[in-house]
Amino acid sequence: MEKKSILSGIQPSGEGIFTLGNYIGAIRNWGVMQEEYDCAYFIADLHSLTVRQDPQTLKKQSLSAFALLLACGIDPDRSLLFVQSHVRTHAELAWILNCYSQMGELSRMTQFKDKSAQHADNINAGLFTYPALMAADILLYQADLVPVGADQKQHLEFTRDVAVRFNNLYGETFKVPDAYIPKAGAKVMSLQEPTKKMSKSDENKNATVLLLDEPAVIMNKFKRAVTDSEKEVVFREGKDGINNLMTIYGVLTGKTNEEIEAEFAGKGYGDFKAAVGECVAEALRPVREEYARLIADKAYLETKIKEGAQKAEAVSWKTLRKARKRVGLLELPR
Ligand code: ATP
Ligand code: LTN
Repeated sequence: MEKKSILSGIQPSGEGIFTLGNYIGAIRNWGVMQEEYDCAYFIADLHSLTVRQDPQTLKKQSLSAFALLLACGIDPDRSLLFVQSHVRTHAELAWILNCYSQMGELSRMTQFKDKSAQHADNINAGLFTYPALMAADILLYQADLVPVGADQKQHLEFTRDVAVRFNNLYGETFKVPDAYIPKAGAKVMSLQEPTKKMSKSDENKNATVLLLDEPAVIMNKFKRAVTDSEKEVVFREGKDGINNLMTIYGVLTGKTNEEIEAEFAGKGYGDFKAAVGECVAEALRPVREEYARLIADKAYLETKIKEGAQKAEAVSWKTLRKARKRVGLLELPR
């Protein structure tokens, strides 16, 4: 039987590139999925432009993000790994899909609402049509499954709606994808405001653990994590801070909530926070070390970036060509 196909993307922007939330909710699973699925992963640099970026920083972080994905176990010889803006088909299909997206549905996207509130001085059209570009990313590769954190579910539903709408108008063109949301850790919360998701754009540096943070920095961030005024390490509604720490610890150690509760029975929050910090620092150690090795080997990175772009172009063009025909765009005579 043919393997199912998976596609996912991640933005290279934001302080320190990737967070522990990105890792637990997304990237950590990407490497594992290579065993079972045909995978395609990319750096969503075009999506990053929806928020103002410093050009030099964006460029540098895109290369770092590529190296970091390799360091997290994505094997470029097994999976398709590329930078979105190197593959022109994405922007082109996004334009076509924009013309099949309705203002009403785009206005309902919570990410658009959140980001417009965060960047009130720059509510640009790209931020609004972001989901159409994301739909293009996915539909170009005829992906079966799209692994994302819970915050992206709405964009996935939008992608499905657009695909179905297009197929109904013109006949089968796009595969209608399913979201693939991890059971545990789909939403890692801020260490400072545990009712908010951990985000790379958080102004409070202590709220977010970065993949390349040094162990001492990680320990310190967990030490300062906001919890509650009780003493017991138990997973219970209302204990957002502790629940979040238990989720992180559970995902990384494979322990259940009951096991964690038993392990820390009679111990205080201080001991628990130190244990979580240590476990995160240890889990990220190999990633940090492999990243340091890769980022020093620019020639290797450039070769893999070029190969990825060429393969992605070839795969995605097949779908774009079909979509262009369907809507009546004249083919370029050979
Ligand atoms: P920002 O917070 O600035 O919006 P981001 O951290 O969400 O950015 P993205 O590139 O938008 O970064 O997300 C990459 C992947 O990481 C997505 O699959 C997303 O669902 C997942 N993700 C992001 N934050 C978290 C989190 N706190 N917990 C779990 N998964 C997350
Ligand atoms: N919007 C996504 C990043 C992204 C993506 C995609 C994820 C852009 N295109 C295609 C999956 C499939 C986010 O994670 N914020």
